[in-house]
Amino acid sequence: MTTEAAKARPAHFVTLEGGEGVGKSTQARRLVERLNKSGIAAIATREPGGSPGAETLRDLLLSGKVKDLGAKAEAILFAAARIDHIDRKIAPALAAGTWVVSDRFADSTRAYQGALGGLDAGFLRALERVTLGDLRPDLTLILDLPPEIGLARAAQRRAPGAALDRFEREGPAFHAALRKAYLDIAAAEPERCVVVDAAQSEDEVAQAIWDAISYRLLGAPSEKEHGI
Ligand code: Z5A
Repeated sequence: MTTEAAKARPAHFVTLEGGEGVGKSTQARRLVERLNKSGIAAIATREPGGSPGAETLRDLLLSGKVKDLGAKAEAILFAAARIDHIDRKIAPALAAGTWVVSDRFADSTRAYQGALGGLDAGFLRALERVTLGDLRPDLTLILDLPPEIGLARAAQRRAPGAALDRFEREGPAFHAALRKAYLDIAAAEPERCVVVDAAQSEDEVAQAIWDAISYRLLGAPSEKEHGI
């Protein structure tokens, strides 16, 4: 696709999801670089956080202090951070024609507080309605990896002596259920979600993501993507 053709397309909202250490931050950065090289304005952001108010809530949420309030309160606090993130960063960027690539978004609440925290679907739908309004990701890339590999990668990256956050402290059963929760989301919404094998090398994962972006959002044919 030519740079001019790329510029003429509407801005898209892309999210990366998955368990601990699957490579979301790495791939969000690489995807934005590749979009920019193709002449498409794009920014990377993350959740919880992405705006000053939401980053303040991030510290609280990852400290574990909110866990005792229960999954419902935790989901509402993640949603509060998301509202600030949408209002101050995501919506203005999309309105200005800039693509937004977010490392985690509302599917994280569905998976962590919903599937693992036991919140019912009706509550989550209502929360999404008030939090997101009409905003939905155009494409969600679910990076899928056996949890033991993801946790080993995350441990390797952690600074020596750094404390585990509230979610890193959970056991293997939690992380296995989390993987299933994400695959269930992908199966329920195949038109929005693409599952990417995150056990591949960084370059291979980046290429699989670019194939999905090209086929789903840029209108390019991709044989690999047809199989998903
Ligand atoms: N949470 C929630 O409960 N509800 C919500 O609504 C939201 C979030 C929005 C945020 O943690 C926590 O909040 C999260 C869910 C919960 N729980 N946890 N845990 P976070 O933002 O601090 O952490 P994270 O989202 O789990 O991401 P992460 O641990 O930073 O991992 P990552 O971004 O997926 O991976 P990475 O940093 O890109 O890569 C990890 C390491 O692996 C790094 O050294 C890379 O160089 C390496 N890497 C990356 N790709 C590869 C490949 N392909 N091969 C080999 N090595 C690789």
